[in-house]
Order: sequence, then structure tokens, then C-alpha cells
Amino acid sequence: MSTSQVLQVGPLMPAVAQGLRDDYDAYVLPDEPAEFLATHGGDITVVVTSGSAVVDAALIDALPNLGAIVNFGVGYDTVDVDAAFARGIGVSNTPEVLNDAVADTAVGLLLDTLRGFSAADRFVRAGRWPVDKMFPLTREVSGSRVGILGLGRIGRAIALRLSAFGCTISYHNRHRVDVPYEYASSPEELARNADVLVVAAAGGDSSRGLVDRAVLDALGPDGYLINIARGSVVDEAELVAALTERRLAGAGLDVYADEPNVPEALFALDNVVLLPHVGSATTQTRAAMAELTLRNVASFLSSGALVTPVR
Ligand code: 8YV
Repeated sequence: MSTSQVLQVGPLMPAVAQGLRDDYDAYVLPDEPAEFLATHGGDITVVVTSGSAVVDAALIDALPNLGAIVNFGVGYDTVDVDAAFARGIGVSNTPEVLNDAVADTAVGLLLDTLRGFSAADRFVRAGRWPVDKMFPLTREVSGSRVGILGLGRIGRAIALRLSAFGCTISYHNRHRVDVPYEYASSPEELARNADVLVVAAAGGDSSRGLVDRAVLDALGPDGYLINIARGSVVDEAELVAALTERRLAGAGLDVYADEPNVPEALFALDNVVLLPHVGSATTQTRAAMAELTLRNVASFLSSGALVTPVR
């Protein structure tokens, strides 16, 4: 193995892994990393990773010359940014390029959850139409009240789309922003005045468990929860309990607390739509994310500056 400055941590989409191999002869961190880190830890200046791996303080400590952590994905909650920043290590992500795909997913998931399209598809395939005659009536999306938890780049793209459906949009953020939507001072207040709560907040310690029992109760038995952000933002055990006890009308989920493990209790519920974290998973968006990831690596190695640092 020749010496490289670039280390891949965890799986990456093939185009990114290939680019790192072709251009930098990048290493891939082995599952049992101790020997590799003892031998090559000092060579590494750039780590490239994604949400499906963890870059923690122990790994950062084992890389004394690390200068940048390049994350494929807008969410970087699996990177210990405090440990990185304490050492002056830059962290980049892939903002903007996935706004449209993730917002499209949120709206598709919302439509499916309220209108029951996936359940209706199962009804047809199971041969129940000729027997049961009618699929149960569902909840109208147009004109509904949607509360968005986290009105960042993706939250705004969701709001824009749902405005075209005649939905009344409100939001909660840590800070009020300059938008034509009603501000709610807490997640609970947001949920109390919404038919649908859409979670679009960044993951990590600051948002962990924000959607708790009180928020789910405020949403109530006629309310729906949509989550395209991170499973950690929602208390998943409370969500499962609310759904199985019918204290919530339904949920559309793209993200979970312990991916790829989904609580089995949800499999039996027809009022829940379950996606396997596909928010940004279009050919076009993933190509743009790959390009931006590789551009961050190239820029750091040639100039010491990241193209899209997280701060
Ligand atoms: C990706 C995501 O699936 O960007 C994010 O934060 O969650 C998704 O776009 C993920 O990052 C790939 O690991």
C-alpha cells in the first residue's frame, strides 16, 4: 500500500470512493482499525465520511495531522464537531444541492401518509377492491395546517411546495426568521396548532428528543407526523406508543433512531408510511453531492480551504 493523506471512513457511494481511490490512492479505514491507525494515522490530513459512519473523538485523536473532515450529506451529526473544532480541524458538508430532492420526499411522504396511497396500493394488490368495494376515506392535504420544525434550507423548500397546496404554514426554530409564516415559540405550540408536523431540524445533541410525548399529545389523535430529518429528533418509543395506541392519526418516516433497524411494531400499521432513508436518493442529487464532496477534498488539499465548511 502506498502512502496517502486521504482516509475513507465508512461506506461511500461508488463514485466518491472511486474518485478518492483514483485521485489520492485513499485508504479505507478497516473494521479493526488499531494496527492501521498506529501505522498510518500520522499520514492522514483528510477524512471523508458520510452519515452511515461515526467520526468520534477517539478517531480524531488517532489522526494527529488531520486538517479536514469532509462529510457526504448535509447532516453531520455523526461527526464529533466539538472535538474537531477544538483541534482547528475543518468540517464540510453538502448543503443546498439536496434541498429539492429532500423537500420533494417530504411532500411525497406527507401526501402518501394523509391520503393513504401506499395502503391503497396494498389494498388493490391484495385483491380487496372487488371484495371490500371501497377504500376508506382519507385526510385532505390541500388547505391543511402544516407546522415545520426547523425552517432551514430544506424546511423552507418544503414550505414553498406546501404553500402551493394552499396549506397554512407555521414553524418553530431556535430563532424567528424573516418569512411570511407564523412563528411558534415551542415545538409543543407548533404541534397544537397543526394538522401535520414536519420534522426538518438538523440532528445532534441540540435537537435530540425534541418531539417528545408532550409534542405528540399536542398533535393529537387527528394529527400526523412526518420526519425527513433525523430519527434522533423524535422520541421513537413514544412515537411507536402513540401510533399503536391510536393517539396519533399517522406518520410518514424516512429516518429512524437506529438505522437500518425500524421498530417492528410499525410494520403492522396501515396508517404509517416507512421509507428507507431515501430523502436525497435521486441520481441527479447524489451526483451533485458526490461532486461537491470531491471538490471539498481537492480544495482542502490544494489550498487548505474547504468549499462548504459547516461554519
Ligand atoms: C444521505 C442525509 O442519505 O444529507 C443528509 O444528511 O441524510 C442524506 O442525504 C446521507 O447523508 C448519506 O449518508
